[in-house]
This record gives sequence, C-alpha cells and structure tokens, in this order.
Amino acid sequence: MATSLKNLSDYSQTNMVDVSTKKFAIVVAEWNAEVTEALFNGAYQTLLKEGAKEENIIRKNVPGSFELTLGAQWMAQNNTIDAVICLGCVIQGETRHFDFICNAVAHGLTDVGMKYNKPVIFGVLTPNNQEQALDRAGGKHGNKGDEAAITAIKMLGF
Ligand code: RBF
Repeated sequence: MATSLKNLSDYSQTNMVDVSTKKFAIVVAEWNAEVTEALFNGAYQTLLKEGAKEENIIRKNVPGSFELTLGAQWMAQNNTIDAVICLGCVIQGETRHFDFICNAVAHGLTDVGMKYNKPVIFGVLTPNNQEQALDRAGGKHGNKGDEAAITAIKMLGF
C-alpha cells in the first residue's frame, strides 16, 4: 500500500494496560466541528473498545483549539482524572494565526502534562484544508481521535 494511503490508525498492542478503572477527560474544540466531532467519536469508541467505562469518560467543549490548554488544565487538576485527551483542528489559513494557535496549544498542552504529571494528549490536526482534515478524521488516513485514545492508554501503561 502506498504510504500516502496508509491507515495511520493501525497500532501495536504494546504498553496496553487495564483501563476499566481509569478516568479520562476528552476536551473538544468547537471550531471545525464536523472534524472535531469525528475525532471525538473515534477517541470515545476506542476508549470503550479498549475497556474504559462510559461513566469514566468526561467530555468538555472549548470554543477553539487555542482554549484547549486551559480546558486541559481544568481537567488535569482534578486528581481523579488519569489522562486528558485534547482534540482540535486548525486549518492553515492565509494569516499567521495558524502558527500562533498551533504553537501555543502544543507548548500549552506540554506544560499542563508536565505540571500535573499525567498524560495530556495532543490530538490536534493541522491540515492545509478541510479535505485533508476529513481524511484523518475517519477517512482514508484513519482517525487521529482513535490514535489519541490509544496514546493515552499506552502512556498509562508506561
Ligand atoms: N480555532 C480552531 O480550533 N481552528 C481554526 O482553524 C481556527 N482558526 C482561527 C482563525 C482566526 C483568524 C481566528 C481569529 C481564530 C481561529 N480559531 C481557530 C479560534 C481560536 O482557537 C480561538 O478560539 C480564538 O482565537 C479565541 O481565543
């Protein structure tokens, strides 16, 4: 299969841990909602498939990807939450806004993970256009939401 058509959501079973008692927060940006809803569905269904309980998955929305950092912090500071999964989609525009948002959220989420010493997952698509985004939100390149959920579980098994 050509690399360009590879389903990027394939994953190995290493570091998979029993998540039946683990608590997850999923923070979802409302910008580009068609994409971020698909990412959420992928992440949510993957957590359930891997053994997480419905009642242990909390969803919170934030307006845009820039707000994912604060949303993640509000979730991570709750001691009962084991991992925070952040989902967004920033589409490359004609202004430098794209770079500001992507850099801020990448650094912000890293800082939150360091501060609270728990997995904070960067599930933010940064495509050139909507088509590329949909290809990675349940399309021909898989679903980055699935991958974000698997990454959280793998980090819990570290
Ligand atoms: N938020 C996103 O999640 N994805 C985007 O593609 C996106 N593009 C934006 C473009 C502009 C010009 C502006 C002003 C905001 C954009 N936002 C986007 C919203 C941003 O993440 C944040 O919600 C706002 O900047 C308010 O803090």
